[in-house]
Amino acid sequence: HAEISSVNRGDVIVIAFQTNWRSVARECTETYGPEGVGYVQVSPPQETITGTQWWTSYQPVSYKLDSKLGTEAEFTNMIATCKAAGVGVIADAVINHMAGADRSGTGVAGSKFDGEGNFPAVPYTPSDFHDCTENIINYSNADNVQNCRLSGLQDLDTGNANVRSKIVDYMAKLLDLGVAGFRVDAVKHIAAADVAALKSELLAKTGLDENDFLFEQEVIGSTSEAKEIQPVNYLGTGKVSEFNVNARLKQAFNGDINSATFGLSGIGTSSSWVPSNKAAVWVTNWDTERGDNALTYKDGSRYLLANAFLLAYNYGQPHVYAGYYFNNNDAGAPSASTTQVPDMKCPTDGSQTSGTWQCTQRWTAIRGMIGFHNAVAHTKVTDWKEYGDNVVGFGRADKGYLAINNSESPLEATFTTSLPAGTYCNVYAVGDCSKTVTVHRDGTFTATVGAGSAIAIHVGAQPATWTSTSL
Ligand code: LM2
Ligand code: CA
Repeated sequence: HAEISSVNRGDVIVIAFQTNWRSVARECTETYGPEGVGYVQVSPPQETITGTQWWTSYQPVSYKLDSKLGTEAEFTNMIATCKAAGVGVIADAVINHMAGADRSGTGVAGSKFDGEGNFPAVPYTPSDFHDCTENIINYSNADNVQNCRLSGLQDLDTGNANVRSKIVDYMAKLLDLGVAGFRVDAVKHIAAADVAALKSELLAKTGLDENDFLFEQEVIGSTSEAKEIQPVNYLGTGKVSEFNVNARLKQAFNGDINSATFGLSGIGTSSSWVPSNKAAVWVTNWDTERGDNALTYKDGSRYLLANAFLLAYNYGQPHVYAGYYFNNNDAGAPSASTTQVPDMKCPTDGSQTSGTWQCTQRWTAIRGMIGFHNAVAHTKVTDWKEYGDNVVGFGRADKGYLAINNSESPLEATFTTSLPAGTYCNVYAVGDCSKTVTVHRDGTFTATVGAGSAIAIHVGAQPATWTSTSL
């Protein structure tokens, strides 16, 4: 497994929601690799129920790597192609549950299953599931949240050694195929002790060290809920999602980004949030995109600015979400059938019509900000200053500087940076260095930041050394 950690990559994760393995492989070569993405987090690879909706992915039928997104051969090929491009693949592991109790029949790969706990292709039998057959209703009761059914999904008894060995076999197989890590689904619904047991059994089985792969646990914290299901309980087993970030970004960009209470400067400063080195963060993911607590593509410039902020700031491991445009929350990927998602087609005309892929990783500002993020690694936030209503600028020591204008009018200002004197490309605005700003010997530059726009400059993008990466 030496090859897992030998690739020298940045830490940005692109979430390739519902993207098939062939298309992810293509993006690794054409986009993620050249622009410096570290990892691509893919949708669950195991066999699921059939159906056009995206959420079929979260109803496992077996651990066969044969899904709407591709076959095991395509999955393996994707890992190799991505690895060659310097990009690690993170698999979404659905281990809390199997298919809903309201489902039965045959999965995408032909495996039989029912709503009574029979999954012969694993195999699981009714005794492998928790006794509680109620749906989860009481989030102040950890027993209810962890041992009953999330949305009617048959809840695996992860306290049972047989169940854990099936899950560990599945995850070990993924590591053996070369995945760089996991995003683990619905972790607040699994007792922290069970997650710890699973993880140590996985390490024992594979002989890997815990730093050899990523282990990102989805735990949606809420102070009104039971203490056992809060993010803090899972910090010992890996990284943990911090959903306060997407919520705060929405408050900030929908209001005043300089607000003392709801603005950007408070992000990650509270001791009740997941510590930066353990936090998995995003502007949105597929769940928040369908809820009320995140900015999405539907928010236009604020969405782009929030992504730029997150990539420029110094809190948590940033994820860039790439899904598709939709009107109906249940709608599956563009042209998905009940058993297959066709290859992703990225619009080249900026089209945002429902049923079109959203290739966020190809947007100029996102590409530029991924380069920014990598160029400023290991530096602190410096030179934080408000330059006007809804306008803020901050630097990353002598490596980069971002000025954000979230107001409705352009603003000309003289920004103070800690950058060396020189001419820099505005990587937020253009991909070809056709727009530049000049930093003087005192570290200042004077420029106009457009309404709903930004200026992002860093030491890795200057006209003298600029080489553009074409798509
Ligand atoms: C997650 N994280 O903890 C995923 O990020 C989230 O997308 C999943 O929900 C959830 N946990 C379970 O893995 C999605 C979706 C649900 C959907 C489930 C299962 O948001 O709406 O539930 O996946 O596919 C659907 C139906 C629901 C039905 C259930 C069982 O919407 O009405 O409940 O299937 O058949 C009877
Ligand atoms: Ca559970």
